[in-house]
Amino acid sequence: SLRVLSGIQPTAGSFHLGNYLGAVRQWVALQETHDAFYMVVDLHAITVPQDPTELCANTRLAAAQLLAAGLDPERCTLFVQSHVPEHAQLAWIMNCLTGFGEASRMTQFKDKSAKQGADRASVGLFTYPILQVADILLYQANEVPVGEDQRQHIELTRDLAERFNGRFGETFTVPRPYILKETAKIYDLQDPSIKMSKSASTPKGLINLLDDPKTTAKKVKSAVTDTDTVIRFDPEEKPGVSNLLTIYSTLTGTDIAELEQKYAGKGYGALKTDLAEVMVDFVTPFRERTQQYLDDPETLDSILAKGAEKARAVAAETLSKAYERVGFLPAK
Ligand code: AQP
Repeated sequence: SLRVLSGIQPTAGSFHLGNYLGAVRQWVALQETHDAFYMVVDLHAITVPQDPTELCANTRLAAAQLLAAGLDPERCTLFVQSHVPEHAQLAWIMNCLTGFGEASRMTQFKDKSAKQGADRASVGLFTYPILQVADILLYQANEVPVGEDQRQHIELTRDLAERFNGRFGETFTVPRPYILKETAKIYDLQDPSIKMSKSASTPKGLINLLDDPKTTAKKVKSAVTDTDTVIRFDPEEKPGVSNLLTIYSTLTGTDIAELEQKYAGKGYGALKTDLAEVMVDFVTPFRERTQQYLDDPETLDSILAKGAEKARAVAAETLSKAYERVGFLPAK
């Protein structure tokens, strides 16, 4: 079967609704049909300063949330990136294959370094997309389920896979992005012109899945809509309402057209009250399950150890092939 690979950073503690709807939800579905590899990308997390104690705790917390969201260690390989040293090793080769100008065109770096002040941004933040290239190519992934913000990095991955294959001989699978149109970009609840994100959103615009459910309900009820009153899916003219409809539709499995009908003639208040309830029904069991995994760190760590072992077997094979192709003298 086809293989998928994706990762999530352990930086913020709680996942937000954009992470879940844009990525993790698809991961859960794809483990049924694909050979799936999912990881907590702690190497990526240190591209911006991290408190060591928090990073370590947040790595377990991210794994617990992935399991709570429905990843099943019997159906997928779940691991921590730093447990598989091949990521950093292949990244070096990929660094040497990437043009400086090419790396400079990555818009996520431009945004994030601008926020930090260009002088303070690390070289690691600059080469982050190239580490991501290595992450994907190590597993010979066919598809990479991510949100829209990652499309450019997947393009870079394709370019580098083709470049390596062209220069050294067929080695890597050229992956495709797997981006669901409906949920590719979940927007900030207070500013529907920007994506919901841990760094750019204000607390009121960001739904953290581990927030107290009452806080979540409050945030939904105070979401920005517009001065009109009609509940209609129209991302251009009505971005706030459309974002709420997307969230509602995805969490309940109801067509947007059906929701439009249900709320015909009703105001935004009715929509928000119902969506707040839908959200609370979603986050309450999610929080409980996350806590259960955190309460049993031995089980959690053993799931991650098994995952790392499975991941390493695949990664080591690809890396040794790449080393040979590049011309590194085999160690005897
Ligand atoms: N708003 C979003 N809509 C849809 N998908 C999203 N993703 C993130 N935000 C949205 C997807 O979540 C996955 C994991 O993301 P990450 O851990 O790599 O972090 P990120 O993309 O850096 O998340 P943020 O919150 O957007 O962080 P900052 O503020 O640092 O940029 C990815 O597949 C991503 O596409």
